[in-house]
Amino acid sequence: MEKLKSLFKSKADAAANEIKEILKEHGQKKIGEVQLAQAYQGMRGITGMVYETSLLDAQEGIRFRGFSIPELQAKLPKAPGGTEPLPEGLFYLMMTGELPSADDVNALSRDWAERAKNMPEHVFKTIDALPLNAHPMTQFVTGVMALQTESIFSKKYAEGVNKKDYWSHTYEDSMNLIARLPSIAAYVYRRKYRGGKSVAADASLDWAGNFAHLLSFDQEGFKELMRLYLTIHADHEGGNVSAHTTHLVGSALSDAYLSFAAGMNGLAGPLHGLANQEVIKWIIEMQRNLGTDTPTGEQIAGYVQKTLSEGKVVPGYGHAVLRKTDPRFTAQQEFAKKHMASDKMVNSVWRIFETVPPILQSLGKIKNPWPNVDAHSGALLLHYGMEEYEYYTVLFGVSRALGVLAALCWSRALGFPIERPKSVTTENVKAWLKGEDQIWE
Ligand code: HAX
Repeated sequence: MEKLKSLFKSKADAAANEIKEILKEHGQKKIGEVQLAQAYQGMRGITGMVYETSLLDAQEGIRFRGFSIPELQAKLPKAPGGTEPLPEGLFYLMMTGELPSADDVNALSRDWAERAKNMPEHVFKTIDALPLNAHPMTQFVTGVMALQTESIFSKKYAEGVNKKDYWSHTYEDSMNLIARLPSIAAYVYRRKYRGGKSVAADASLDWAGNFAHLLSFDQEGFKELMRLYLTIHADHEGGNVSAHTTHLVGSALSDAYLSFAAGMNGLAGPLHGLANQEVIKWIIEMQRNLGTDTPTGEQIAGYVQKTLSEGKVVPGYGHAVLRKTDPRFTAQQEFAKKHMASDKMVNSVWRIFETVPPILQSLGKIKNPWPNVDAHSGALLLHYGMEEYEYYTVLFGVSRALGVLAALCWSRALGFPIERPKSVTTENVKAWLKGEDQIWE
């Protein structure tokens, strides 16, 4: 895959020169002000980092290098006979800013299939050391950490590497890690839910198709779902917990394995990626509670009130940045309309979508009452028979690797420094408010 590597390098060099010029002329310009409330309330709305691979608009949703999800669905190459975009194409786009040809995507599929071979045995043995009841995300991250022994960046750094070459070793680590993630993730699934049944990779398949095969879901419909799923979950600009954590840890020159594992520990939180398991758990509990798998809007409304009165969040709804229905939700809804329009769980998801936003809106404090990506994904997986909802965040994690590792390559190629924002204490804030001290910069 020399073409991708050299194209990436030429794009990154051009961008680095441009950034140098921009900073020379405009480096002192202000891009915002920080209010005290923002420092206390999750740094929401502070523009304070550069992350090249995607950009989120609060009203419109995510764009990857300028392309919306429907545009990606139209323009990215597909598997033979398929209609969903191949995630390899999105990775190529995020790395280079250029739409790939079918040949470019095929070359990437073959490259990753090759890099996935000869997985070190100790990775599986390390996962096996965990009890079976360990959460799938814990097992997944443990596998990624065990694979860190293969980091080229770490070896080269220990030998003494010129900082101009960081990007190249980060690129190789990222490509190797992405290539091997489906094996680790599928191993966790088969170990926990399929009695450890072994399945050989099919190197003739694309990355998502082979992942479906390794999970023992060989239906074409599930493969197509995986292609869409692994594309739309890949990136959501830089400030979300998994992307920001990967970026932050990477800024210490921790290699791609260490940085990605750190990001995955953030994805495993229920306000972030774990919400996809929480949604299905919540719907199943609601169905049990109501005694029906076809609840009416009125019944759902009652159950939402019960959830809120117990001081819990309604999973799959709300967002820190988005202020409209997540286009990733809409893309999944379109997929469901095409492939499973009469599925009962899918119909429940749609009825919840009709019912929940006005209730959340009426509370007056929730900034975004609309569904996010996690509100729909579980119902699609359930349709194809993947019932083990505790596993769902691992699928999200495999996809997220594409965005956060492409961004990590960019950060090393642009020579971004260690990230280190300033913090203050409330004592400092109180003294500053009394005019007795300054806010330390
Ligand atoms: N149900 C109930 N209450 C909610 C809510 C929801 N879905 N979303 C927000 N709120 C509450 C908040 O808890 C907060 O309450 P308090 O003031 O009492 O603390 C208030 O509304 C204001 O919150 P906000 O400013 O609108 O939202 P935040 O930016 O603080 O949080 C979250 C954004 C996504 C974390 C939030 O909407 C939430 O908890 N949603 C449910 C969990 C979820 O779906 N997470 C996945 C998000 C997408 C993602 O990252 N996927 O991986």
